[in-house]
Amino acid sequence: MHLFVIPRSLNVERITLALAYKGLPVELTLVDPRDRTRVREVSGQELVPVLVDDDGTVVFDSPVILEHLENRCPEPPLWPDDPARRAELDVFIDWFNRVWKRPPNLIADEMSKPAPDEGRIRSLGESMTASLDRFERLLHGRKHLFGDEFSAADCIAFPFLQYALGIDANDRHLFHQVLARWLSTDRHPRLADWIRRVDERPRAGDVRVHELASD
Ligand SMILES: N[C@@H](CCC(=O)N[C@@H](CS)C(=O)NCC(=O)O)C(=O)O
Repeated sequence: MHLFVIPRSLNVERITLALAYKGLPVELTLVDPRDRTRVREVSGQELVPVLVDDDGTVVFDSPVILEHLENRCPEPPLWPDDPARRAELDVFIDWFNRVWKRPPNLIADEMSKPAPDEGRIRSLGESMTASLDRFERLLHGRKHLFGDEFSAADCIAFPFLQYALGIDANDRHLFHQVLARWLSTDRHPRLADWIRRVDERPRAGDVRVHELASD
């Protein structure tokens, strides 16, 4: 298998966590974020991660790649067996990508304008901070977001939520700074433990988004 990545990509980290969990060997190609020619040639679009499987199948979009890995190598599982629980996990993934990720993206867009609307940034940021209560409750009485076992939910959310615990001093990426600014574990001890627990997991190719600053 072959994975196209760029440095510090959170969507890439979703996949390197899953590949390491399943013990699948992968070759990483580090792409220059300013030159997407190779990614476009391989996949017909510009975003990473892009996975090229051994039979030549090309898959992009991180949730779709996770599903592909699950079909290709069902053990250890990233989704539960029970169809209703599987559907619940799919709903979580959809919510995280379409709803939860929207405010930080909107804030980064707003901050990139010549005259950012500070009131809008604050209100979006406060909605991010408030969302942490929900993750704290998801972790009540269990080690991971969808149960005691590591699952696709943890792969999807961890790369983003890890910024609640800190940001590497060298990480100047605007989107990551937005996450670090509005997320925190001050009132969320279970979330803090979960971030530390998942962060101990290996990543394929040993690619980590950053080393977390100590808190
Ligand atoms: N829905 C896609 C989004 C992929 C995506 O946004 N990738 C980012 C890196 S995390 C990217 O390639 N952005 C273009 C850029 O940074 O120029 C997924 O989940 O894989």
